[in-house]
This record gives sequence, C-alpha cells and structure tokens, in this order.
Amino acid sequence: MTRARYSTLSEEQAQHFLDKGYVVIKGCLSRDVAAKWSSYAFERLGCDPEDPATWREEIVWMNREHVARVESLAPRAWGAICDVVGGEDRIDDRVMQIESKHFTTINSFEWSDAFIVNFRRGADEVWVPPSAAAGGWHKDGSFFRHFLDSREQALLTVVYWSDVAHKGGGTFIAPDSIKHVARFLRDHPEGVEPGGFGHLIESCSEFVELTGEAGDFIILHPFMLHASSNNHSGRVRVMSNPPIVLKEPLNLNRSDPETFSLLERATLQALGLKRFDFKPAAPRDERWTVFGG
Ligand SMILES: O=C(O)CCC(=O)C(=O)O
Ligand SMILES: [Fe+2]
Repeated sequence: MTRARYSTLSEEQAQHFLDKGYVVIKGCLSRDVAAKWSSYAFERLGCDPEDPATWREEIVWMNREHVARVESLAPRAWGAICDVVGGEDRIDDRVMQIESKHFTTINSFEWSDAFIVNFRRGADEVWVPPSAAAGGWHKDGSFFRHFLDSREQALLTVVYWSDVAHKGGGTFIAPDSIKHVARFLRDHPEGVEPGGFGHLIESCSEFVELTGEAGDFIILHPFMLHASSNNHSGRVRVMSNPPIVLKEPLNLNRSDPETFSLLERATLQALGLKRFDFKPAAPRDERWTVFGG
C-alpha cells in the first residue's frame, strides 16, 4: 500500500485545488458551534436572524470577539490547510495587527467571529449570476504590496457558519482568475498595490457561486478573484475569511520538485512552468504590527 500523500485531502481534492484553485471540505465545524458563535454575533449586532425588521444593514463586517484554535475547532480544516501549504511548520504563528478596514487582528492558527454577515445585500436589485458584470471583484490582502511569491496572504479561506443556498449571498469566485493574476504578478516583479487586480476579471470566463452548509470550509488560492454577492434568499449568510500567513515567501524554484507545496505547484501550473526563479524588484512593504507568537 502506498502511503497517503496528504493528512486530510484526498488525491482528488488535491487535484481539484491544482486545477481549479480551490477545494471544498464539507462539515469541518460542528453545527452546534456554528449556531452558538452565530447567535453571539447576532446578539452583538442587536438583531434577530429570523426577523428582517431587525436587520439594520445589508452586509456587515464584524470585529473579532471569540477566538479558538483551528486545530481544536475544526481539525480537518487545519489538516487541509497544512496539506496545501506544505506543513504546519511553514505557517506563521504570530499575532498581527493589520492596518485595514476589516479583520484588524489575525493569527493563522485561530478562527474568530470576525464574521461577514450578508443579511440582504442587493435584495432589491435583480439577481446577477456570477459574472464580471456582478462587480466587486478583488484579491484579498489590503496590508502589503503583492508579489508572485507573497507570504502575507498565502491562502484565502472561507468558513460558512450558516447554510448558504443558491442566491443566498454565497461568495462568487472566478477559478480562471488565478492564471491571469499569476501572469500579471510575474510581469510586475516590482509588485502591485492592493486593489490593483480587479480589472483582470474582464479576462475571466469561469465563474462559481460558492453555496454550502454551516460548517463547510473552502480553501482558495490567494490569487482567486472573488466578490460578495447579492442575497435574495431571505436567510442571513454568516461567513468568515481567515487568511493564512506563511513564515517565508513561496519558493517556486526548489531543486527537488517533490518538496513543492500544493500551493507552489498550483502557482507554477498557473504560469505553465515547472519552476521559476522569482526575485522581487521592490521592498515587500508589510503594513502590520507583530505581537508575538
Ligand atoms: O461577502 C463575501 O462573500 C466576500 C467578502 C470578501 O471577499 C471580503 O471581505 O474580502
Ligand atoms: Fe475578499
């Protein structure tokens, strides 16, 4: 019997990440925990998810209050993260304070209730399917200058704390954006400022609406262009998007190809290359304060 290559991901899931830039891991979080943390959040917001008359805003970005280790809250999610980045020892365990509108404190080892609550975004407008026309497309990471090998937002992840039906505010993604973002960053070794990627959606032709259930976890390549969507379901969508920070930039030029992480392999595949000796041509410019481990 051959030894499994990954702790948690199946070969099919790993291949899906390589080919599509994302992988869905179902049922990572107990429904009870998801319901409990969501109800704390609704308490903080002073609203009742069952009573639209109490919903004050269409969509809300919350600060974190409850925090727990991913490994204890959702061990399979943690296993999958480690599988994609090439092991826990590559993940930065420090607490970072970010200069940003959203999720001001992050630690890759933790999940929090810094929720993005989509009550009824755009419910009065026609529902636009996932497409360039839907608008709002972006690459995450407002707190650093972006390079092909950046470690600061090495994964985009999505945790669903509520069920998310079709037209229910599920995050829109564009799987073929990874290729366009990768090539754009290859052609800009001097780096790209946050916000400099949205126009690439015009080159994309593959779009997905991420529906799912409370407890589902989705790992996305950091180059995945994505957007909030309109919620016509009448049900509140609760999600979080904790970033994963690595200790070192990606190494796209490892001498032994067996030691590339799935993330590095996906990035090389997006470039159509076996290896690439990337050298940043400007300072990284990280905009955060480090608090320790
Ligand atoms: O609301 C969503 O589904 C996505 C939100 C998002 O992408 C963000 O806050 O960066
Ligand atoms: Fe985002």
